[in-house]
Amino acid sequence: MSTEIANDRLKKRFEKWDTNGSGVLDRGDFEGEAAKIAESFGKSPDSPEVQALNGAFQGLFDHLAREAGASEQGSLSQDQFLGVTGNLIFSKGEADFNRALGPVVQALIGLCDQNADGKINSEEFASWLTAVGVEPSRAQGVFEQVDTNGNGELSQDELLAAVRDYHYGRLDVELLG
Ligand SMILES: [Ca+2]
Ligand SMILES: [Ca+2]
Ligand SMILES: [Ca+2]
Repeated sequence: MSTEIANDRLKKRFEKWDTNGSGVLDRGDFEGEAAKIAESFGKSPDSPEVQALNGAFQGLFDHLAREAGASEQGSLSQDQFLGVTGNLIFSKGEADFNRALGPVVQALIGLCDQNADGKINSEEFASWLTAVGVEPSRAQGVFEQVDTNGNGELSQDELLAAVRDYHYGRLDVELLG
């Protein structure tokens, strides 16, 4: 995949996460994103799953701000965001990526995991995709792509790999909403 497409996907990510449309990313945008996801999953803002998601997004903001050299109360410009996330996805290894994004993916699993077994089955995944705006008819095909070991369940590692694959252009579905 060309750098241009990779950058394009990161720019779209920046625009989605800039929930108040101010042109910079700050802590409040990540609160807004957690609230938006909660709403699309039909969860109340004070439910423990939503609190966990908000906490995970705050941790992600801290990570990005630190890497960009911004203060905790500061903000990231689009250029800073592209630099930091590009580095995280394309230069650092998978372990660093998983450390940064793991808590958010774990919290999303918590929102979808109706039978509370820590994994996402095809039914649970269908509601995940609906919440992030993917056509229901694509759910089964996407599930099979993400379920790389073919055991009929999606683990946190498989879901993290899918988020990473999206930015590498190996998957066309953005699981983070
Ligand atoms: Ca903003
Ligand atoms: Ca489950
Ligand atoms: Ca699996």
